[in-house]
Amino acid sequence: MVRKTRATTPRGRQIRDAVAVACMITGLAFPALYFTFGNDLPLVLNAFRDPFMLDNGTRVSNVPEWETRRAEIKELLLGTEYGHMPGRPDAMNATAVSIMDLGNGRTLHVVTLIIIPSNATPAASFSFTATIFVPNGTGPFPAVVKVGLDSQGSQAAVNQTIMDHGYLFACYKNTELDQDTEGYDEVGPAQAAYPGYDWGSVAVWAWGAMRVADYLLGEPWVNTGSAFKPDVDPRVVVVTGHSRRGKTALLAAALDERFTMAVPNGSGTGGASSFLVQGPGAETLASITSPYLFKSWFKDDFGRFAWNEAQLPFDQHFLRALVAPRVVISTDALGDIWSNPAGTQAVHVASQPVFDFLNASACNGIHFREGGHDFTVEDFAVLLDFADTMLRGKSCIGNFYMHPFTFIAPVYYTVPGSR
Ligand code: GTR
Repeated sequence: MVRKTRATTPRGRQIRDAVAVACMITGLAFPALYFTFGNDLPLVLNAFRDPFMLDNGTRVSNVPEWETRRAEIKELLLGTEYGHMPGRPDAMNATAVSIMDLGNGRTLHVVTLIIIPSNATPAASFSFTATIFVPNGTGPFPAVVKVGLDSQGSQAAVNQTIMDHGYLFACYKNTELDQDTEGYDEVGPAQAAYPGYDWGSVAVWAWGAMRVADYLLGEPWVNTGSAFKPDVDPRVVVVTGHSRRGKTALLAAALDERFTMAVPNGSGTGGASSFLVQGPGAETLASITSPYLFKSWFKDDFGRFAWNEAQLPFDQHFLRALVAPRVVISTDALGDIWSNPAGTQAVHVASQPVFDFLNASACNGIHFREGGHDFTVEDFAVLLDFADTMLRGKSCIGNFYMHPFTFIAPVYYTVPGSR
């Protein structure tokens, strides 16, 4: 499928004009929206930076040097965009809330995960809820971890689809770790318990996904007591989420190699899409970091790059590249222009050389469907088919490498060793 970026009708232009002017007046200005009126092509604010360029000015030429660069990229992203997060807590207790027989050999376990940051002060704890849908049969089960315990994306149908495929499905309530506020910030339970860290909400939520992995993978320091003990195949641990939770899922997989696959769905700005390549009508860095909107998702001073994106020392291809040589597939919708699907394609192109360098070319997937901003059963079907193909040796037919937009991404570097 080849698709040009949105064509503009005179009426469409008028509407976008009106919206943009209203945004400007209210202070929620979207420069890319403004300057791309009537343009089919994305606005390109700068070329993508070379992910292989080490801080010392030399270029990665072998895998150990890539590991050095990987650590540099992590620090760059956390130190600039998301904020730093603590390591694992000293202890975590799982306690059972309820068990429900879903029929056909399926069970739903609801558990509370109680986090104890330091054994020295065991009373200082906080907790969050996870729901574990367990399919029929015996483990170890392949698993999907979803950020969020919400009704978004036809949750009931999704639960069935995932269990029909024989996967265990764990969802967790990320907002119990840090509230999802808009236009203001609150110090959430995790931030209060770890005052020395500059993490924004997305980083807190990603840290939560790692704690779910601790529980699912039966890390020896996790105390499950009489609560359910999941039996998960460590080779197939997929982390996914939609929109703000898609940003979270990609960050979690970038940082934690126990996630063998990431599926950011509709993750857009601050997720799998680009700050530098802005499709018409896409969310900008200025908008997302506005104090009226989602400043609290990010490190407090990230908004200094608003209107100044060309100075960013990275774009989201650095985040995506951290998943290599593991598996990633971004799942997006062509009509979800706010999530900048053209920018997601550009980030995919820009990260591909890292996957190629690590002999993992096929691990970098990208899928678009028709429609808008949602997490549909169709998206989950793509997730499952790609996971089955890449991680379970099955060969599913699917459109896993889609580039529907006709423009050239500003990528001027090559795979080390090639010309
Ligand atoms: C939007 C936000 C997006 C996306 C979305 C969501 O308002 O601008 O970046 O995260 O919310 O999470 O639904």
